[in-house]
Amino acid sequence: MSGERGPGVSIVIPCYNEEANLRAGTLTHVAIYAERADDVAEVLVVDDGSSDASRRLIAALAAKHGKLRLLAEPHRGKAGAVVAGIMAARAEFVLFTDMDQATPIEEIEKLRPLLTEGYDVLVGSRAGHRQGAPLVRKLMATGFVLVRRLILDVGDVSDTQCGFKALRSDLARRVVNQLRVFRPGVQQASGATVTAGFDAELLFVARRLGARIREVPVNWHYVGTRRVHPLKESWRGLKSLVMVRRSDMRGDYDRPAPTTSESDTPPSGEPTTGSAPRSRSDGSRVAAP
Ligand SMILES: Nc1nc2c(ncn2[C@@H]2O[C@H](COP(=O)(O)OP(=O)(O)O)[C@@H](O)[C@H]2O)c(=O)[nH]1
Ligand SMILES: [Mg+2]
Repeated sequence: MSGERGPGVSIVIPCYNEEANLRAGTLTHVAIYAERADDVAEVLVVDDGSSDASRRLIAALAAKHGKLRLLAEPHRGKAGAVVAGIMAARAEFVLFTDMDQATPIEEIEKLRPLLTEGYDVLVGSRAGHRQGAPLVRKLMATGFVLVRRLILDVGDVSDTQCGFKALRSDLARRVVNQLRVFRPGVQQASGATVTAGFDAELLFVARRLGARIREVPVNWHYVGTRRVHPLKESWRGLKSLVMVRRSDMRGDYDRPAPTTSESDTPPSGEPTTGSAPRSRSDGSRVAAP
């Protein structure tokens, strides 16, 4: 059995219209892996309103596999789904990964030895290898990294966007409560949105909170998606990076998080509906860059 003495891990998988991957058995594979791994406490699949058969398929699998749980959430996009998973996680660490298993769950084995070494955040990294990805996607990814570096300092992390990260759960919840652009509970989205700036804000805030962060090279293979438009997502991602930088310059991260009652406007960071100037909870107005 794997992970007999290690800290427990809750695996979180955001899901939006993943019928094809579900039918191909990606989640079954994770569920079987989880059953065999003593340290995996649970697999939380956060579905935020899929319009296909995803929810039904997940529920059917959850009935068969004890560690698998479906969290049904209102639609907020990937960031909101991951946040819901972090809030619900019961184990000491929370690992989030994608339904297409572009990084196979077995790669947890590369993180496992580090979980006992005092790290708070382990960041799966493709280390420049994007096996099977079309050239244009590789170029876009390189461009995103270069621009991201200019906008936001996240320390030594080179690949902020790989969907495979483990965080100490209590730290993850503190981080989530300090997010400004991807504030929990208020994200509204229509259609699939991977909210590309989320991981960067997460790492940015974790670092400010003094987290020990380490990047770990993991295997990753390209899995095409037609649900998410890469160009649109990269653009949205860059816009939200600028929002994080602005929030930082305004000192927002030094202040306690606004209470939920103040959060009745959509976050300024991730414009999912148009790019008109929006009101912020602090009364100032920002235009999307
Ligand atoms: N809950 C939720 N998950 C999403 C949404 N959009 C994407 N995802 C999930 O995020 C993960 C990554 O999506 P994917 O299409 O593989 O994006 P890519 O790898 O960045 O091209 C998958 O597990 C998706 O189901 C969304 O709007 N809501
Ligand atoms: Mg993918």
